Amino acid sequence: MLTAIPCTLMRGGTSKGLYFHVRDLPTDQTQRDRVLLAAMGSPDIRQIDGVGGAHPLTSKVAIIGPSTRDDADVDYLFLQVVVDQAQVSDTQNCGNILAGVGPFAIENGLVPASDTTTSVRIHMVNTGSIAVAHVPTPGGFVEYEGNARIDGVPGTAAAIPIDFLDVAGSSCGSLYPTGSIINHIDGVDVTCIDNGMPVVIIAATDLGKTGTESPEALEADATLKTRVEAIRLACGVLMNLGDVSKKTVPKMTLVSRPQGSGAVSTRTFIPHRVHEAIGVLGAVSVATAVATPGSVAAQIAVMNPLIRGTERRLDIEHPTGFFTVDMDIHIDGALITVRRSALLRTARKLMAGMVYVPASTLI
Ligand code: NQM
Repeated sequence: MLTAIPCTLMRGGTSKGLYFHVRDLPTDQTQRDRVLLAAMGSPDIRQIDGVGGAHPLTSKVAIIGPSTRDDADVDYLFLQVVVDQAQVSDTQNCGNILAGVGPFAIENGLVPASDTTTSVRIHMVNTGSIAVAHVPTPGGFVEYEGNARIDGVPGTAAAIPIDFLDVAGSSCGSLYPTGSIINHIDGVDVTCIDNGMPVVIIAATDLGKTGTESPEALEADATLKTRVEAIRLACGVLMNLGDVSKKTVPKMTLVSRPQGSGAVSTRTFIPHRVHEAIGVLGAVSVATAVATPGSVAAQIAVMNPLIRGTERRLDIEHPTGFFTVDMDIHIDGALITVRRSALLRTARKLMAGMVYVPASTLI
């Protein structure tokens, strides 16, 4: 027998996943994870027996419900369903899937829509931090169509600007969790940073790469992958994440001189596949490192000028274009305070209905 569970399939930024109302999933975590694995079709590299897209960027889940915090409208728990293993991980947040949370919350009656734009305050449960998504709602209905273009997604859609208020150190305890801007690991200099996503930044040339290679070429380089993973495991401990061998963080970003008018060029292991673009909070972390004098990223980057007071706009180049991050960052000697980071995403509702899973997953 199959059990039907209500859900919505959405593209959030450059990722895609299933969005659930919290009341529609089991509260028991083991049961919930069994349901999600069955829904996505994991473990299987093709996810043929489920709706997952056979890539980490299309095997994602958002669980949304009323907020447990007074300063937010909704709670958003992000889960990464591992494609080829029976594993569901809550150890990372996802700023791309976040783009669909506001529209889902409004359309599922969790947040009343206003007449023009509805600002949804989202408690990101994975990291205990807040994002505010500004969703276009002309006439009280979510508008998905529009003129905004983001690299990594064909065509245009309605802009959803997102502000992050307090993401610095949200996974690792502090912005630079090792206590240094530079660490020397396995023969290379790295910068370990957490401004919403734990990221290890390495100069591509230090690993024998130009930084302009395609994701496929990097994934095909077994020697490089082994080296990157060894550095990742060492950095995980230094970043207060413990043994990260089964975790999807930290992400590993290789940086090089910009190819275009951006600040820096990136290739990001997430952490075993290479991102076709770059994660949202991953880009925020890299942009913050670019703005920090002495970091691996700052030594390579072309720094954009301040646009207003302490505010800066940084274009982070990636394999399919660039990602713009607006930052308000205050640097006073060793004291670095990120006051705000902001960016723009789009989302699209693709399908709403029921996902069918074996009833045995609920026992
Ligand atoms: O960094 C991929 C994505 C992400 C995460 C990953 C993300 C973020 O593109 O906030 O969006 O790094 O696993 O969805």
